[in-house]
Amino acid sequence: MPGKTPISDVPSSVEAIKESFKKNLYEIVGKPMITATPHDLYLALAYTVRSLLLENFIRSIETYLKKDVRTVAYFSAEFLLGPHLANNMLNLGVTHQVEQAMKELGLDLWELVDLEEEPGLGNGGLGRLAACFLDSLATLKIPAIGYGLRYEHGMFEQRIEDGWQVEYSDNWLHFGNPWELYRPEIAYDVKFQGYTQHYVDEKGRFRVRWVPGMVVRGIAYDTPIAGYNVPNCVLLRLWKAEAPQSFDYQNFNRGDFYGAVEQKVVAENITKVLYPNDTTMAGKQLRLEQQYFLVSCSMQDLIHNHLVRKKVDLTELHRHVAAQLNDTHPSLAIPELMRILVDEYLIPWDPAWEVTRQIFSYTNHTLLPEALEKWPLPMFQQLLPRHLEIIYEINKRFLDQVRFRYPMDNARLARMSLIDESDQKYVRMANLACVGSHKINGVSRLHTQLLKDLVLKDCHEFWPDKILSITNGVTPRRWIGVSNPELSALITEAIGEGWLMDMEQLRALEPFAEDSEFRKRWRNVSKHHKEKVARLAKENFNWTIDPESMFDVQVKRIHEYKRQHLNVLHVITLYWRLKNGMDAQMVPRTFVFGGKAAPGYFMAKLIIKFINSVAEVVNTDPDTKGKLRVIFRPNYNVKIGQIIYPMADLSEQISLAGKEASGTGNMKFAMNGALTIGTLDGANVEIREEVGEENFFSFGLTAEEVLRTKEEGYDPMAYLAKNDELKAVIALVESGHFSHGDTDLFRPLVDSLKYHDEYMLFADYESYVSCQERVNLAYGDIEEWTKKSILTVSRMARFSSDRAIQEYCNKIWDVQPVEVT
Ligand code: 26Q
Repeated sequence: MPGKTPISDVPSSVEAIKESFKKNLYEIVGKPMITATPHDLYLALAYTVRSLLLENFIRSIETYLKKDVRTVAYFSAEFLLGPHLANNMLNLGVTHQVEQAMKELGLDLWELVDLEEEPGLGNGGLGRLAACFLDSLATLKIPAIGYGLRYEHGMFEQRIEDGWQVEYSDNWLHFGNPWELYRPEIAYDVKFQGYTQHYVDEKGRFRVRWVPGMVVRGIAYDTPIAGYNVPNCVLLRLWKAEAPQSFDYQNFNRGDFYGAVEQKVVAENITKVLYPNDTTMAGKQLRLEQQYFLVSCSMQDLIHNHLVRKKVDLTELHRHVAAQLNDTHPSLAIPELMRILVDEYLIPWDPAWEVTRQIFSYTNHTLLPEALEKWPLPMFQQLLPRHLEIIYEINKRFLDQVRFRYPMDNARLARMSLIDESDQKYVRMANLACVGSHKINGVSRLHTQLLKDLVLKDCHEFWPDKILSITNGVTPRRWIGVSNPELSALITEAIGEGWLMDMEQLRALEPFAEDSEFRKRWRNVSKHHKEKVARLAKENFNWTIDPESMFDVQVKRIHEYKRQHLNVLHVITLYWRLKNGMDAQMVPRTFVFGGKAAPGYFMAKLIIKFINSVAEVVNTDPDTKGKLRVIFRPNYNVKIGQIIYPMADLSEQISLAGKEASGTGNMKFAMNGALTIGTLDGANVEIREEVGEENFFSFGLTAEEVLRTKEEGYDPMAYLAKNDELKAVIALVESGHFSHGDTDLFRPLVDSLKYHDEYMLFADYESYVSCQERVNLAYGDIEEWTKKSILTVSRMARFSSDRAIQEYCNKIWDVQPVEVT
C-alpha cells in the first residue's frame, strides 16, 4: 500500500497506538472502555492520530521559523475539508498499524472513521479546491498558511421531505473538534463602522484616524494539515468572532443585563453561519462583515508575525509572503493592507501600493454575472468608512492611468472604475481585485480565455501579462487513496508505490488495459463499490438498486446552468421509450443525483422536486422494472462524495458550454475510473484531451456556438418543433404525469425551457440523447468499457492538485519547497 512507512518519529507501532488510544480514552475523554460510546472511541482514536500529526506539525513550524522562508498565505472564505481521520492516517502512513491496533482492541477502525462529523465550511467547488490545495501545499513541502473563518454552522444539512429540499442547521462542533487547537493568545481586534478624522499630527504629517463604532475580537483556531509521505505540514488558521469583553460591565452595573450580553451576541454573529449561496451574490451586510473580519484578522496576523518574529521592514513584506485571494471574497485584504501600511505604519502611498500589488494575486472562479460581487455603496460606507476612502484613492490614481492610455474613452473608464455608477452605486470587488493584484488566474483554459475575451476584457487589454490560466486539480490522496483503497491497492500491485505523490506514474497502467485478467480485477473493484452502495441504500433508505446496472451519476450543487434537468429529460425519454416498447438495446441504468440548492433559489429547489417526482413515477412503474431507477441521495457532501465517486460508471458533466469555470467533480469521477459524458465546458475540454476523445463522450454546442446562437436569438420552440421525442417528453411533464395530475407544479420549469431558457437545454437535447445512445452501446461491450476506464485513470496526472500547486508556485508565488528534518 502507498504510504506504508510512517514518517513521524513518534512511536507508531501497533503496540504504541494501542497504548496511546487507551491513554487518550482515560485522560482526555475520561471514560473506561465499558462505558465509552462509539463517539468516545472515535475521539480517543482521533487524539491518537493527532499526536502523530502534531509531531510533524511542530517540526514544520520550527523549521519554517528558523529558516525564515517565503510563505504562501491562501485567503479563502471557505475551506471544505471533509473528515480528517482517514485522510490523516493515509498521509501519515499509519492506516494499517491503526487498523491492526483497533482490531486487537476489538474495534472496527472503519466504523469509527464513519462517525466523524465533517467540517462543511464551504459551499462546493471553490471551498473544496482550497482544501485540496492545502493537501498539495503540504505534500510539496511549501510553507503555507490558509486563512479562513471558523463558522459555527457550516453548510446546512439537506433532507428531502415530500420531494422538496428542507434545510436543517449543521452543528459540526456539537461533540467538539479534536483536530483544532484553540489559540486564545492569538487574537486581534477588528473595527467596524464609525467615522474617520483627518488631521495633522505633532510632526506636521497628514494622518487619518478611524474611530470605530464597534469592535469585534478574532480568536485563532489552528488545524494542522499533513502532507502525504513527508514530514511537512501546513497550517489552517480559522478565525472565530468574540466580543472584546464577555460583559459590558457598565451596562451590567446599571442593571441592564440584556444590554450587556447584546454586544456579545452581535459580535459572535459574524462567524455564526456560512452563507449557503454559491452563485447569486446576496448583498447581505453580515456577509460583508464576515469578509472584512476574515481579512482584517489575517492581515494583522501576517504583519504581526513578520514584525515580531522576523523583524522585517514592512516595505519588504512582499519578499516574504505571497497572498492568494480565493475569488473576490477576501479582496478587502487589498485596502486593508493599504490602511495598515499607510495609516498605522505611516508608509507613503506609493511604496505601500507597490508592496500590496506585489503581494496579492487573485483567482477568478466564475463567469456568471450574477455571481460577481458588488456591494451597495451606502452599506459599504457605513460599515467600512476608511476603506471606502482608500478605494476612492486607489480608483482615482488608477483611472488617471486609464485616461492617459485611452483619452476620451469614457465608456471604458466607466467599465473599469472600482465604483459602479450606472444605476445605484456599488463597489465592484472584481475590479478591486484586478487592480490590486499582480496576477489573475482563471481555473481552466477555456475559462481563462473567456475571462480575457469577455468578463475581464478591459483589464486584459490594459495589462496583457496579468491574466493566466491554471487549470484546477484535486488531491489524489483523498479522492483515490482514502475513498478508494481497493483501487489503490490494485494500482499499487500493478505499478508499485509512489503514484499518489507522482501521478505521472499512473501512465504505467496503460498496458494493463490489454490484460483481461487485470480488467476483471478492475471491474471487481467497481463491483465492490456498487454492491456496497446498494447495501447502504437498502439499510439507510430502503431503496432497492441493482448493482449490475450502469450507475449514471450527477452530484454537484443544483443550478440551472449545470442542467440537472437536462439529465432528467433524458430519464423521461428512456421512460417514454420503455412505455412504448422501444427498449430493445437498453442497458439497465440507475440514475443517481445529489446536491444542494441555495435556500433562496426557487428554480433549483424545483429541479430537486422534479427529480424526486420523476423518480417516484419511474421507480414504481412495472414497465420499467429492472431497466430504470432514479434516486436522489440527500445531503451530498464530502463524506458522501467519497462513497459515490468510486461507484460511478458514468459521470455527468453537462453544463452549458461557457458556464462552468472548471468543475472538479469531473476529475474525481475520472480518477476513480468513471467515463464522462460532458459538454466542451470548463476542464472537461482538457480532460477529454488527456484521456483521448475515444474515451470521452462529448456532446452539445461549443462555447463559441453558444455565443453565436445567442447573438442570433435562441429560439427554443424551433428546437421543440423539430424533435418529436422532445415534444412527447415535454407533453408528459405538462400533462401532470409526474405531479399527480397537477399541471401547475412544474410550469415554471417548463415555461422557462420553452420561452426564455438562458441555459439552452432544447438546443443540446438531441445531441445529448444520441450521445447517451453511444454510451449505452459502449457499456454493452464491457471489456471495451473497462479498457477505456483503465486508460482514463492512467491519464489523469494533469488533474492532480499537485500539478496545479506547482504551477502556482512557478508562475505566481515564486516559492520553493523547504525540507523539514
Ligand atoms: C458571494 C457573495 C455573497 C454570498 C456568496 C458568495 C459566493 C460564495 C461561494 C459566491 C460563489 C461561491 C462559490 C463558487 C464556486 O464554488 N465556484 C466554482 O469554483 C470551482 C473551483 O474553481 C470551479 O471548479 C467551478 O466551476 C466553479 O463553479
